[in-house]
Amino acid sequence: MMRKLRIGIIDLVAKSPTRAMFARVMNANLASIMPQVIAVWCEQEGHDVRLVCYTGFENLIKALPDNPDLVFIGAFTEAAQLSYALSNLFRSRGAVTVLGGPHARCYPQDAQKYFDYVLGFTDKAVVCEVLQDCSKHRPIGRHIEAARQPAQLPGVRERWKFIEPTLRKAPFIKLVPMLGSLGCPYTCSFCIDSVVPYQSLDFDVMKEDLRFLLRKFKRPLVGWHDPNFGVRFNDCMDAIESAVPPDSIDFIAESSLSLLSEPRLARLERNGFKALLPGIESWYELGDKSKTGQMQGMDKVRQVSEHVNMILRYIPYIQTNFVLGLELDEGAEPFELTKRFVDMTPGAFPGYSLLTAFGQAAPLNLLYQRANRVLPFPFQFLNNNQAMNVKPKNYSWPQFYDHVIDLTRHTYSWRAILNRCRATPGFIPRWMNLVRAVSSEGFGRINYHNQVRRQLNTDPQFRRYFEQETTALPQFYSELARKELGPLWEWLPEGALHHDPYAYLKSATT
Ligand code: B12
Ligand code: SF4
Repeated sequence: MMRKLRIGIIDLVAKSPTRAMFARVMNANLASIMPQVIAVWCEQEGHDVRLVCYTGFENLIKALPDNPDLVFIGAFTEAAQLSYALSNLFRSRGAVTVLGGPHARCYPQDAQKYFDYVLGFTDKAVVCEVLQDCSKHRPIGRHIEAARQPAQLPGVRERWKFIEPTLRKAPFIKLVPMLGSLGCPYTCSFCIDSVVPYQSLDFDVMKEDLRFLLRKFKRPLVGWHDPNFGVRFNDCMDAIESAVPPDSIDFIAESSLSLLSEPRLARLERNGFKALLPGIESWYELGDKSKTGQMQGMDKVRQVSEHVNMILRYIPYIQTNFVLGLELDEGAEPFELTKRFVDMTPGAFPGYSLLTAFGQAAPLNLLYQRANRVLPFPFQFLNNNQAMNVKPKNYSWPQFYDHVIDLTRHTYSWRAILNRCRATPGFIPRWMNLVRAVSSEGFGRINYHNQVRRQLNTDPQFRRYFEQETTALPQFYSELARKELGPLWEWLPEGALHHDPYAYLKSATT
């Protein structure tokens, strides 16, 4: 008989304490599915489980049982340092620790230094293996992963016990996370799912979950975490339509433009889809994803803008995602094209990501590592905007940041904000667009990029770090990391602010 374990599970949605208004309203809505899944599996095995979704407001130490035997932490790379500090703290109290999630998948070698177990693809068998073994693995943790993504996951009804307390923290928008599929049939070279085969999950579980939610809320709001929603479009919509009355649940989904034809949009509208997040990424590549084929430059801008404006006739909220600094970008043109797109498509909210090579997320990252173009920025800043860890191919750093600042200013200028307001129907979409523009995402980012740009000019050591002439971390970043980690800074293990950005290449060649 296995002994009954006291298990703590932490879902790190935030990477630092916060008091921001937007975080209070939205962070609990960003909760991940897998920590809830792990909680269900551990209970099924007979253990005591407490799950906390860290939104930046909780006291993590008080929220968990006093002396947990085992602590699972789910973390994005931006929360890696926070997870390392927490692991250190819980280990000092005798617990065994486990890391899972995007950071564990992207940087397993580094994470193994600070956790007893580091999990890649995780199915119930992997979790049971950890539960059975539950022992210290130090100084280097055990790396365990399933051969592929799990075929099935517990649905909302089974996870409800863990979803409900998290949603209680969200004051008025309450987003329930669901999953209809894993992997993706597309092969965007920078993406973690470019090599993960597409599979849909059980439609019967999905139907049961939607019916269950209608009993819990007058009008539920569901956020699909599928990497690319609607690949099996008709099967998916048939399942929704057969489970619940049309337009009785509000849905949000990430979906590529190529899947969003006009008849499909009409069907999505009929079924309550309120927000879509298509990735456009680049004006020069990844045409399959946006259904623009070989089309490039201004031709692609026109076609994509028309497409997005058409989507806006059916769906009130759209975020269009772009990656800045891709290999084919050169000169002012890509940024000017995006500015034109912003003007021609005023109702869409543009989301910008600075090109980031997340460890071994995608084989493309080997290319950057072989070319010696990956910078060792601490994980704390790898969230697609606080740092770009790939040296741009066709720009100097000051040139690149000048373009980024110019584009960001254009996008969040009062003129663009007003245009967006006018072109967006409904109170909530307008409110979201306004708050996002004037908060840390819009104005905050202009400020932050400006600070980086100033340092590039005035601080020779800062510039040398960017030029890869030194690996000594500029004070700007070490101070910021200390500030962001708050009281947990004291628990960050020695050396844990630094990592080997070439670990993937080394593991691939040994
Ligand atoms: C849905 C999604 C979101 C949603 C939901 C986020 C959430 N809290 O789960 C939203 C829109 C909120 C979001 C936001 C962001 N995202 Co996002 N997102 C995704 C996406 C499309 C799918 C992830 C997913 O849920 N898959 C389904 C799950 C079941 O599968 P999985 O992730 O492969 O997980 C497996 C294992 O890793 C493991 N596992 C996962 N979690 C855990 C937890 C524990 C405890 C354990 C043991 C195991 C485990 O089990 C799973 C089954 O095998 C991925 C891209 C992709 N195509 O995968 C990006 C991705 C995860 N996001 C990414 C990023 C960078 C972000 C943002 C930082 C972007 C930004 N600048 O704001 C924010 C951070 C938000 C936050 N801190 O919570 C990166 C992460 C890279 C990294 N190493 O950190 C990814 C990989 C995209 C990319 N750039 O390639 N995201
Ligand atoms: S369409 Fe989206 S999820 Fe699929 S490979 Fe491309 S970026 Fe990744």
